[in-house]
Amino acid sequence: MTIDTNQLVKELLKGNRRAAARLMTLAESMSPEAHAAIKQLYPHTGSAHIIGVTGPPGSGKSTLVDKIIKEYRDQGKTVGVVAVDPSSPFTGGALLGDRIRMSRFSTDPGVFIRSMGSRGSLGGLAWATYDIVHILDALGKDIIIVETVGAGQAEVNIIQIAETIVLLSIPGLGDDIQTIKAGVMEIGDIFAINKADLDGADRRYAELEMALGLDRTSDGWEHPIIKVIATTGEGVEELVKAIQQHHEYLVTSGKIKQNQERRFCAQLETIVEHSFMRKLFVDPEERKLFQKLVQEVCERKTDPYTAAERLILQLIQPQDT
Ligand SMILES: Nc1nc2c(ncn2[C@@H]2O[C@H](COP(=O)(O)OP(=O)(O)OP(=O)(O)O)[C@@H](O)[C@H]2O)c(=O)[nH]1
Ligand SMILES: [Mg+2]
Repeated sequence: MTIDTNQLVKELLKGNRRAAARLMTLAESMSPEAHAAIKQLYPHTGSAHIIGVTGPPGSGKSTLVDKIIKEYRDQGKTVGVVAVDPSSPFTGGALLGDRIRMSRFSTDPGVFIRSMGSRGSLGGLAWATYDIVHILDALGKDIIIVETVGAGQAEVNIIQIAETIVLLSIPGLGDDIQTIKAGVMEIGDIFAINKADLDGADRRYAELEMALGLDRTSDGWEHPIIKVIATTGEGVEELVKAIQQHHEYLVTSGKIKQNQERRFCAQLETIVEHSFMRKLFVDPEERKLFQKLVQEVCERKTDPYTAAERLILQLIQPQDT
């Protein structure tokens, strides 16, 4: 069956959810139709505020996202959500869990939620995430939230996607502070301490404050630390206010453009890199050449650089081997 991407994109731009879901499925399977569709819908993107919510497995990201959606809906804004790799050992295959945690919005036409399982195929997940964000953007969502597991643990690099990043931590995760010191600071625009109903939230607050140190406002943004209880919604109003203030800061400082350039540079690199890799590993002809060259390198008939040059040339200008 042939897929009429023109028609799907047309429907999407009219706000058709089924067309959106269909396009997302194509994007997840990295089909050429999905890429054709993205080419068409791309001029209609760029107006959403893209928010990343990231943190360790089981830290309450989905529960928090549910409350953030509610806050934006109360403001009359529409929301799209992509939950990437929701497979934590805590909640065990949380695809279902996500659905339950955010299920109250399943009949709200102003909300679109998509959960993606991890597939780990040569950067495919990162790639599909870009596409799904574009699809939600073209669908007309004002706010797009991308939920991913914490920095360094995920295949999807949230800085390549989100404009505002909320970094979640919870009380009593001792090893977590190491991650914080190791540069996670540069990732978070807003620090949320979830499960503030548990012991140790104040200590976590102090630790974060210390880790943030003097650099905290060096770029003109204060990097707020906000205690929340996702299960009850406490602190979420303040958190959403901070998210909106960060967006205003990005716009007024001109950083939004600067950051966009950095993000799209990284996205383009991913797409180019993985287009090559996919061709190399998926196309049987290229694969054959690859294996032949590996042999030749082993037998010292050629060297790795010459072999690499031949592969690159073959991918650009295929010829019979
Ligand atoms: N005590 C307490 N528990 C919470 C809070 N927020 C979330 N939880 C619980 O933490 C567990 C994990 O919540 P999720 O929202 O699924 O966490 P997650 O970070 O999305 O999990 P993964 O996507 O699987 O990594 C659930 O049992 C929640 O009910 C909170 O503020 N306080
Ligand atoms: Mg989750």
